[in-house]
Order: sequence, then C-alpha cells, then structure tokens
Amino acid sequence: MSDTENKSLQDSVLEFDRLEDEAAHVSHSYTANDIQVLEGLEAVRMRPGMYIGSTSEKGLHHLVWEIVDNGIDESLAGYANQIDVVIEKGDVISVRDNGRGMPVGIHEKTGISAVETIMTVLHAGGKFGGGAYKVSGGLHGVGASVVNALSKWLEVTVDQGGKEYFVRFENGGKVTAPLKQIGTTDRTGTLVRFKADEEIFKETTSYNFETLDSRIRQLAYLNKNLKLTLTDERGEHPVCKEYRYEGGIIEYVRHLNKGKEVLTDKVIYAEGETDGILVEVAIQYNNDFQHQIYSFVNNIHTHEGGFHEEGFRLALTRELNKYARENNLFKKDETLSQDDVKEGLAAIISIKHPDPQFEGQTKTKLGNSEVRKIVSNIFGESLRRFLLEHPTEAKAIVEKGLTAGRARIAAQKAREAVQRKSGLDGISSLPGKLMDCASSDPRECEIFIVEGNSAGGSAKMGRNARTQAILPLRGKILNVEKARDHRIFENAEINSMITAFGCGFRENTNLDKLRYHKIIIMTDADVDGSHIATLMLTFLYRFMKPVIENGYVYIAQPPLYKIQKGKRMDYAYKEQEMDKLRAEYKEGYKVQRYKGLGEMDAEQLWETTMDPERRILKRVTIDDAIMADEVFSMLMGEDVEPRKVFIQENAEYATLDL
Ligand code: TTJ
Repeated sequence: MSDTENKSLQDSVLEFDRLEDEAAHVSHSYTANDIQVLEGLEAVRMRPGMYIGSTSEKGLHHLVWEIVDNGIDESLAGYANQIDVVIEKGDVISVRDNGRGMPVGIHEKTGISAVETIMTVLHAGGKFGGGAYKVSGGLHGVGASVVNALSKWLEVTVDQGGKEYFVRFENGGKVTAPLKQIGTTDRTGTLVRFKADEEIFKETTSYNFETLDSRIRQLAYLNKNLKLTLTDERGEHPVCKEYRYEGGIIEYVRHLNKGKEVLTDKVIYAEGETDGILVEVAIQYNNDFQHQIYSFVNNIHTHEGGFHEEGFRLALTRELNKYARENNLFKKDETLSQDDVKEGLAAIISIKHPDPQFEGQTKTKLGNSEVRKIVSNIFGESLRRFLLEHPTEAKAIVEKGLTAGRARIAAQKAREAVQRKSGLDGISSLPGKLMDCASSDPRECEIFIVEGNSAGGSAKMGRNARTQAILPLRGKILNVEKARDHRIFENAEINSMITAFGCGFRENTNLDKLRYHKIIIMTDADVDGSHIATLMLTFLYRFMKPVIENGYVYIAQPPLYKIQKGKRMDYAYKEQEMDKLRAEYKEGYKVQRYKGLGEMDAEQLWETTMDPERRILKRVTIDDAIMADEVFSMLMGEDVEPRKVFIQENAEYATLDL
C-alpha cells in the first residue's frame, strides 16, 4: 500500500472512531455530549421544516428521496446497479439497493455500529465516505438520520459478508432492536423501510404514485444503466414500473422530442471527465420555436442554471458560428447569437461534481466557476466532430439559427409595443375583458383566468369583487411552442394576460409589479380543460418563469359531482370521494355530474371553487411545469396516437394532475 493510500485510510478510520465515540455517548452514558446529540434528532422533530422544507405532501416525499439518494450514491460509487422502491400497504416505504451494504462494523469500546451512528447522528452519513459524488448528506440531502427522526418506525436490513443484519428504531429514531445478525444470505445490499410519523406529517402520510414515478424515471435517465423499480402495493393489485436506460440522457432527449419533427436522426452526445468532474451533454434540435434545456448537478435539477449551463451555451454558439463561417454559410456579416441557437433545442446537461456549490434564490444555481471551461471543452469537441461528420444536418442547424435570428429582429418591434403597454401607464391600458378587483394591494388580490364566456359570467357574479378579478378567455389560448414571437404578441388573449398581470415578461419580468399574488387558472374538469390549463402553464413557464418559481400560480379544483338527499348535500372533487359519499348516502340520492364550469350558477361556483374558506387550490411548482412541458409537447405534437391514448386514459378522471 502506498503512503498516501495508507494515510487516507487512517484518516477515515480516525473519523470513524470519532463518530463512534459520539454515538456511544448517545445511548450508553449520560454526558454533555449525550444531551447534545439527542437534541439533534429532537431538533429535527421540533422544526422539521428546517430540514425537509415543510411537512406538507412535498416534505413527505422528501423522505423517500433522502433514502433513495443513499442508494444512488452507492451506484455512483460503482457498487450498486439496482434500486427498488416499494410503497407498501399503509404507506410504508421500502427502498433496497444491491450495493455493499451499510457498514455494520461495531466499535470495540462502544459497541455501537456504524449503521446506528449514521441513522441517529445528524450529518453522520456523509462522513462514512465511499462514493465521490455524494448526493445524500449534501445540500439537498440532509442525511438518512433525518428520515429516522421523522418516522414512527424505521428498519434497516444489511446483507454483507454472507450475513443478514437488522436494526429497528421507533418514535423518532430511538433504537428498539440494536443491530444484530438475524440470518445468512448470499447477496449484498441495504434495505430501509419506514413509516412517516403522522404526528409530524399532519396533512398527509399518503404518497402520490405519479410524483414518485416521474422522479424515479428521471433518476433512471440521469444514471444510465442503473435499474430503478417502483411498486405500489396499496391497491388490490400491485402496480410495478421498471426503468433502465442504456442510453441515459440520450434517451431523455429523445423523450423530450417525442412526437416532434427533429433536425438530426442522432442525438448529439458528449461525455468526459476533468479533475474528477463528470460531464454529460445530449442535444437534438426539433422544428419548434421554443427550447427545452434542463441542467442537473448530482441529479439535482439546477433550475437557475449556473456555470455548467454557461459553458454549454458558450460552446454551442462558438462551434456553430465557427462551422458556419468556415463553410461559407453566412451572408456578409451574419452571426448566430446565443438566442438564435437555442430555438428548437432539446438539451440535457448533467454533471457529477464531488464538491458542488449551490447558489441563487432557490439554491439551484451552480456556483463552481471552473465548471464553465470544463463543460465548454468537453461538449465543444464532440459538437465540432458531429458537425464535421454530418454536413447536411450541420447546415440544417445553422439555417434554423439564421431563420430564428431574422424572426427575432422582426419580432422586436411587436414586442416593444406590448412591453410599453404592460408597463402599466394607467388603468386605461388594462384589457377590456378584465373585471378587475377593487383592492390594489397585490398581496390580497387574485385573478381567475377563466375558460369560456359563460363561466366568466358566473365567476363575475359569484366573486368577492374586492379581492378577486376575473379574466375570461375565449377558447384555447395560442400555443406558444408553435408560434414565433411576432404572432405571440399579436394574440389578443396573451396580450390581455400580460397587461392584466402587469409584471412584464421574459428578461424584463418584475415581480414587484405583479398585480395579483394569486394567478388562478380555472378550467373545466375535463380533458379540454386540462389542455387549456397546460397551454396557460406553458405560456407562464416560457414568459414569466419567476411567477411560477415564486409560487404565485394556482389551479382551481372545481368539483366533479354534487350528491344530494333530502337536506344533505355534498360536493366530490375526486372519484374516490364520490365512492365514499355513495356508500354513506346508501340509496335514494341524486347525483349531478359537472361537465363544465358553465353548469354551475354563480353561488355554486363561489362555494365550491372560489371561496377562499372552502375551495381547493393546487399550487403549481417548477417541477410540475417541466411535467406539463412533457404532457404538453405530447398533446400538441404532430403524433395523433399518444394524444389519443392520453385522452382515453384520462377521460374517466377527466383531470390532469398538474
Ligand atoms: C460506505 O462505505 C463502506 C461500504 O458501504 C458504504 C455505504 O454507505 N453503502 C451504502 C449505504 N449502500 N447503500 C446504502 C444505503 C442505501 C439505502 C437504500 C439507504 C441508506 C440509508 C443507505
């Protein structure tokens, strides 16, 4: 063994000892340390929000990611290639990997195992080393002990060296069955099972299959060859999904372009490593006018971009310009700007960094400046080679950029006109269709974007005119994915929204000027309504991302049914609720199925969908916007088949969980 290897081994052993000592104080002696560490997990229970963001449905799902991340770390370290997630009956979560198994070594002096230390000492997980690209225990990962702290019970089973070990914790991480061997085995790996504590997660401890499914699928795209499965055992028959992408982000890009006409058959792909930083980029142009560029650091979506995205954009613009110049594709003094080469681009930039610095408002901006050059070099070289080897496609990409550039200049004027109007130089410029509210304090003001004129009428009569404004839209709004700027800015519905909101758009978005702190999309609870909601979301996502990022956008949830018998009357917002109500009412009841908002009178609309005291609003988050993006591309795409399938599959529930 070399001296340096020996040295680092010693370091990690010392670190291990220190943690074991700390852990020993926890349960076997009453010292000052003892109290400190106990306060650790207790502190998590006192202020769970500080560790997992919130105790809402989102926080609940965070627990799953916290555990899954540990398995991902083991796979990034090269020791695991499968992770199985199961939602068991009673909303118990089980996560199993086939890695080396968490360390079970028991410290001579203290008798405490490493597993117990990791599960009971805050931030201990990361210290046990192993993988270089830790997702867990980092910025987003707070460590598996936090999950333990917030669980009614949690069990770890480790298969290692032919033996099976087991440990159980209860009521926020207190050991009730210390680690011991319970059998023999011929495999290796770690299994964690836990039940979220209902006293902490008061809103719900029930997991949403779609939420888990879409992130698990995304993790499969981002970690090629890692097999991830999700099984839902809560229903009568188990539902199982399995994901493994040999092509990784190449397949992710193909997925983003599904149903679109593409400029190159191949997805352009770059992969490389510099100074321990792994870089992967995959791109493919389509003939849309918008772009879909998503970047990730250690599997975390970096909404706010950062140096990896910058390096990517630099290389893309540089190489396309260089190629066009060298091959005489430019007339006179033409060049391609960063905006020109973005049009119609589907791209995934995924890096794995041993020490990422996350910055920005939502801590999703990569701040490591060395990454810019690394990504630029690795991607630039692959792109250059692709262009040289595929002259026909290279020419098509350059042409597309040039057309985009010309359209951009033509659109400038139209845009400036709208921008001036949206600067809100007086009430006179507000759209005629807007029924504004009396209050001018944005914090209490809401605007309902309503589909159809008849529903708009009921909404107007039913609303609280002091704080609630109504903007009725005529039919479907323009698909901003399929239109260039000058057409977008000519569109009456889009103009109305921009002027009503008052906050400007794109690089000029100014949230201080937003006139309503709740933008509520209110559409029918059917496929058409979902479609319109999706169009709205896409518009907001493309034009006013900060409005979504800051949580100002909501989707109203109108009821699906009204059920009535004698004096009793209830509304049902979901099929399951209706099933329950049917059972309660037994027989002799009347049911009305709402096919559209227009079927409700003003009073009904108020009490079911608009009254802040009684309504259900869904807040739209940025991840939803990406999902909407996917659903949207599919619904709007040229392929009829997936659209038909979607409509058939969703027709019964008639809602799209956005
Ligand atoms: C640490 O270094 C020695 C070998 O094992 C390394 C390790 O921590 N492996 C590990 C942990 N594999 N899997 C986990 C793990 C997996 C799940 C699903 C949950 C948790 C908390 C840890």
